[in-house]
Amino acid sequence: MNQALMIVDLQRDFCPGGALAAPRGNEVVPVINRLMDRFQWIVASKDWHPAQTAHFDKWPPHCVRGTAGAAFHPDLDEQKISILALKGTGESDDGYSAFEATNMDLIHWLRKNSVDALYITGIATEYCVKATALDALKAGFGVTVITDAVASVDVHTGDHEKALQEMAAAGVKLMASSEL
Ligand code: VGL
Repeated sequence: MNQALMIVDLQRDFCPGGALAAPRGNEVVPVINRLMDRFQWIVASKDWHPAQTAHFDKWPPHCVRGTAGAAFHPDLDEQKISILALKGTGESDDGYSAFEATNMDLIHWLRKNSVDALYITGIATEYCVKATALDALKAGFGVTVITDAVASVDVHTGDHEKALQEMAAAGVKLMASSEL
């Protein structure tokens, strides 16, 4: 099995102090840094919005391309990242899934590198992590979500657990980083 680690949207705006923060956003960073040593391929996605987008009718403005809020969490070991997938780059798309990246063809890149299993981490469990995991399943990859390496914005209490259950029901494996 050729495995890749995916780090979804580990950006300042999704962490405490940011515009659309996951309360536990900081806690996943050391877990992800440790996991990175175990993988040959590491894909990181970024929400990369224009300043004006219909997406901001639904959400407070966040991750505007080139701004401080769109930068990676300062403690993330960025140099280990193999490839960056930028999404939500248009004026009307939500770009929840990393597979909606517009700067690259993510499925093509993964297949070219013979990746068949994806281990997904990052923010937010119930939006971008879930959308990425479900798209990965549809594309035929084996998908595992690392439960202590994902954080939710939890707009509604229970969203985190509900999202994990939905993913599991669709065929995503759930695993703690200690089980890897
Ligand atoms: C996200 C809400 C809005 C995410 C992005 O990264 O999960 N959530 N935009």
